[in-house]
Amino acid sequence: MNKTSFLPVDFEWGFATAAYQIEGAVDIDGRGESIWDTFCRLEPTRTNGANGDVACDHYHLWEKDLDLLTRYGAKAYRFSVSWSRIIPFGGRNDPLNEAGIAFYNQLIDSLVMRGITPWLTLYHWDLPQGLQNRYGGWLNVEESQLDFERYARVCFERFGDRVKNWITLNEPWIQSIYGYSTGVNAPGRSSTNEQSEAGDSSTEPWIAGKAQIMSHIRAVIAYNRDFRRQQDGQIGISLNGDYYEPWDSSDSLDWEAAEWRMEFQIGWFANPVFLKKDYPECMRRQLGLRLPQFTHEELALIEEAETDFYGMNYYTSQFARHRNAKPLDTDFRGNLDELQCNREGKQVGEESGLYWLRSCPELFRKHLTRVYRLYGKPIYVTENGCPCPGEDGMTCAEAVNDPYRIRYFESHLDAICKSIHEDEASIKGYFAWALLDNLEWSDGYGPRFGVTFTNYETLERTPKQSALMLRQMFAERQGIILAA
Ligand code: PNW
Repeated sequence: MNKTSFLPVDFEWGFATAAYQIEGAVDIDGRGESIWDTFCRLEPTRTNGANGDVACDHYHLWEKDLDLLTRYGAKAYRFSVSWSRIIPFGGRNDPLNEAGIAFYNQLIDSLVMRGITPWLTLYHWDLPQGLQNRYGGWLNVEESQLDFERYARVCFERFGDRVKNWITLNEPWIQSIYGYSTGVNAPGRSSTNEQSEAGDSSTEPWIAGKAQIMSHIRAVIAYNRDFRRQQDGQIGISLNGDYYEPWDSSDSLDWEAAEWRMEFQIGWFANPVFLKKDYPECMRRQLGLRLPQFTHEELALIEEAETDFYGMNYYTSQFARHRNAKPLDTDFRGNLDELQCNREGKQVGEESGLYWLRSCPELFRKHLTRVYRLYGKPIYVTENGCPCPGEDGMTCAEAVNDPYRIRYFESHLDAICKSIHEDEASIKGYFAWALLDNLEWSDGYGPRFGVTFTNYETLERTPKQSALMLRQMFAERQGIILAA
């Protein structure tokens, strides 16, 4: 083990999941509906006929899943709370559901008893349907941020004595673009996708984005003003983002396109949240006033909100090629094309089991270092993982043999180490996506991201080989000797 492969002993690591993807039990114990229940039900072709009604039935089998975490030696577990289990209609004046709160209390208690640190995501895309019906959900910036703040406060009050690591929102980019531009995720609004509900994709994604930014800001301020002193935790946000290289490295416009692409994906949220300033200039230039402004009052809140860490969800990288044509007003990328091959025909990385995901560990290192240098906050990698080539459709006996996933993890951990030791980035934790195979949103149950095989008929869980490897990889890097 060479010197640059080491990780500090307090490096946090574990596995991640999200409520709608694993819990099932959608109408049990008073849970209200979410926009994902509606999305799956109204038009089943949008999710390959799949829905989260049963999923992994984690709501009933949660103890088995925590047994897996114990067996895998995880130090930490990232999960999300279903908002509509806690507040069935979602709003700040709506009643709480004690049964839902009790479910998460027992989960958290059991994690703590096992010595596993809980990392709680407040919002992983499952907005209460009640808020969608009442005022259009994320399209109502004023209402949604106040309801989110109230929901966050309930979680701080009820769970914050034991939960010290908070993630406000998961991937607001995906929620905004997939929910309001391409329409492939709930609430499925789009002006270009005929299978979707008609929406105005020239404005709605940017409004939904602002609503989520302000929701994050309000939750952070609430925590800092009223809970931090007593609870002494940390709070961050998880942003998705690929790393982009120029398609033609001799063309300065392609260099600019790569930079713009990352600004449109990450800077959109990171500028206000971490730099406390307006959206990136390239977004303002392309979108003009379709990109909502921040008022003076909002800017004051943005100025006050101190976010502790950058949660990074990273899977893959791409090439960016500039366009000469003017952007369409539904263009959310920044007037460019994204490609998996560069001008010389070089692939960005090795193919995985999913069309959009290629393994690009060297570019992961560049991404980590870029994000750290730009935003200056400690990074926790809150998601990273892949399905293996051909894994969709494999039997359990075949799928548990997953050398591709092991290599993916190992090479991405190498990238983290290099970014820490050679580029001096501050990276403090890593969560593999996912603890178990689960509902991959609009792709249904096909793609398998888990380190545990889920049999969706019997709900039996079987560890894949990669499940136990992470513990060894971290032990080696952290200089820990494991008992035989
Ligand atoms: C993330 N893309 O979403 C989510 O946070 C998880 O819930 C999800 O299961 C995981 O990544 C794997 O997909 C993404 O198309 C969905 O580039 C799609 C993309 C990226 C991330």
